[in-house]
Amino acid sequence: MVAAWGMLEADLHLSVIIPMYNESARVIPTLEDAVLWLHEAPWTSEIVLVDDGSKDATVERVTPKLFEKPIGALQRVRLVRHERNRGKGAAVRTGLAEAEGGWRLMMDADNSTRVSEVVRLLAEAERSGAGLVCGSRNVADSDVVTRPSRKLMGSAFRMALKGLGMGMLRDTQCGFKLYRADVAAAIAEIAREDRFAFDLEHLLIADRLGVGVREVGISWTHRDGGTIRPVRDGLRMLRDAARIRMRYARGLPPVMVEVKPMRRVEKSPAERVG
Ligand SMILES: Nc1nc2c(ncn2[C@@H]2O[C@H](COP(=O)(O)OP(=O)(O)O)[C@@H](O)[C@H]2O)c(=O)[nH]1
Ligand SMILES: [Mg+2]
Repeated sequence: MVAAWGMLEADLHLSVIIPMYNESARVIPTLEDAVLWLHEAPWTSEIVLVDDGSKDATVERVTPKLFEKPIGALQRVRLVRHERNRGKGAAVRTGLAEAEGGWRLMMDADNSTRVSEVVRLLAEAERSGAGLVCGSRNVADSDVVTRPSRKLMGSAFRMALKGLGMGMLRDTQCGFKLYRADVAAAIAEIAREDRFAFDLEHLLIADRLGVGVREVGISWTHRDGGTIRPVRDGLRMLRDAARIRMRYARGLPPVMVEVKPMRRVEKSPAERVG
């Protein structure tokens, strides 16, 4: 079972957002894994499935899951639909806005990273006081199974991003990120990027809001059947990155929701010395 940790656990309600586009072949095992794990978690949760206008049987496949009786700490599984395909960025924004949890996790429908990894992100949120904690495939304690070609593309993309002054993290694109409710609401309100560069915009907004952004290693396994084409989409994303940087060059637009600054964390005596 999951180890208990202080503050966050006390009244934590976790939303798990899963964006789906033509995922009829991959989402059911992911959903079943998430349901099983969440129902035994030490805090309550909901799953928010966002269908982005799938043309396959995604909606038909997940529908029976919406009517299963909630078990344990998992209170419900919901489905939100876009009539037409708008892109992963748009789907995640819809999920972040619809979710009701104090913390809101976005994860991929192919279970590249299992929901159980959220404990590492929550622990980091607790430790650091940050409002956005990102899973990372490129830090010391990451545990990644992938193809050499994907790795190479990742490194090239990262270097190019750095050149653009947007290399905020060692892995900006990981589909496993945890947002505090206020940060999620602000991002859902401000962000405009509908396609795969949306992560960069979220990171930039969170950074400018001063809520604290951290990255932590997660376990990630490459799954076939994905829609991203590394070269074409990598190049598009770099173009989008430049546009995002321009968009906020003069600061953020006014935000309607109240955003808390980064929480100050009491340092342990050992950390305080020296
Ligand atoms: N909403 C939405 N989600 C998408 C789209 N394309 C991919 N996704 C989702 O993004 C996640 C990761 O996609 P995937 O194809 O596995 O990417 P890869 O692992 O990086 O190749 C999955 O949950 C997909 O369903 C899209 O056009 N719209
Ligand atoms: Mg994938």
